[in-house]
Amino acid sequence: MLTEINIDGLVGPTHHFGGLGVGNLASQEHANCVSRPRAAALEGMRKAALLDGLGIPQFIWLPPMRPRLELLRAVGFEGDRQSQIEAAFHTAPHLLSAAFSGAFMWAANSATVSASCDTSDGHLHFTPANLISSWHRSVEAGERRGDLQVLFANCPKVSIHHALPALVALRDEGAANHMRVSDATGRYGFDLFVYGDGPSSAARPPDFFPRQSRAACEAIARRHQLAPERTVFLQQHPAAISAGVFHNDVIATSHRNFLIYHQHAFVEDEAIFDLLDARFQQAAGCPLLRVRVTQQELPLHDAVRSYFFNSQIVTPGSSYRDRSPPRMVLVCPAQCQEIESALRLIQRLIADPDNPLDAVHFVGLEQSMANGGGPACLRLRVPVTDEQLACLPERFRFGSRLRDQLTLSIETNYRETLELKDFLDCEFVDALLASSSRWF
Ligand code: SUG
Repeated sequence: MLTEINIDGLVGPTHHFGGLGVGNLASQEHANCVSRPRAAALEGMRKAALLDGLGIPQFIWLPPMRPRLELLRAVGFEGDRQSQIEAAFHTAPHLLSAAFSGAFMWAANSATVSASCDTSDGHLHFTPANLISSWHRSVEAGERRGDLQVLFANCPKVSIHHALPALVALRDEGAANHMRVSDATGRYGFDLFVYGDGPSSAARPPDFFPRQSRAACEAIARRHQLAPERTVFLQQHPAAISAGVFHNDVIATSHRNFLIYHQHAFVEDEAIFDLLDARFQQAAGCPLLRVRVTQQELPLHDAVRSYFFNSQIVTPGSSYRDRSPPRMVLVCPAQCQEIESALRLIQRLIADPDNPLDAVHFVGLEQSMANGGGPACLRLRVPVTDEQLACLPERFRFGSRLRDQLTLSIETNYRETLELKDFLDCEFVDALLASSSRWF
């Protein structure tokens, strides 16, 4: 039996709107707006508390250090800290924004994960994402590899690889472009990798640079020793990328034997899923419950605005105290309540006895959403064995102690509002650079 744990990235004190997300419409739309780091971090904490309350083992990664001023030095901003920051502010504000980026909060992009029962050496495998499509995120690979090494240090049978080489041909955005489907025990798993490059019969190429390459997906599947007969590669539809689907988790998601995706998510036609259904039934001994949402029911535009597919789907754990626990719960962005097509779809899914979703929670993540990050973006899910779960350090486990400690730190140290010009404030930058030891 495998248990799915969540690791959420705590929002950092430099959360701001840099307009840096490639093909990410929300990030572009909010470029240079005033952000609210304190509210953003507290919103993330409330989501983590909800998941913890549902009995999902919830872990937290603390924010890595920002700014990363060596990024500025690498592109010719020399001198002392203040002159570097001032010169970048006046001549290349997007580079200053990258050096202060808080994008590590979207933990779904930190790594691709393969469950131990899917790999031929029986190890739980991680490949940190190289995130080379955006400069502000490419620094995360090394940081998150370190975080994975700390969190899984005492766990048996874990392989934490290096990120793929930093080449355009191997660009990789992690679990946001990977889905796993399995039986209820989690043992019989299939891995679905989603990439954006490559030829397609679509009339128009995508308007934005596709962030995940097929070569990267194939390299990860090889490294993780996945069985070819249980590995599927799907190409993102160029029309979806053009509509703002910069990661697959904006247009499709899965949990156990439930898979839900938009009609225009992939280039492949339904035949590939018919084949998957048959193989899944044979291996897992239960049907794959597959929902294809039509354009008529949820237009692409509404899928991106509502972030419906970026909901988390979870099975409440044994510590969930309800007398009749729901089979699966949808944790949706609050925006879904305001967009009629999305709300109707949710109501239909919950009412339909043929699918396992039977409860919904709406979460307010206004600040993360304004940068293109919904509930599922904020977490990395990892299927672990009981033995591995028992070896994870308690100090990173979300519970009342960590919640109170982090809430106090956020309320004391995080600014209420932030914009790029605030990075010119030396005292603020000094405090940030000293923060990792003092604030958490
Ligand atoms: O990579 N936004 C992130 C959002 C990532 C969402 N994650 C998933 N879909 N899993 C991105 O585009 C915006 C930063 C800024 O504009 O300041 C940003 O990086």
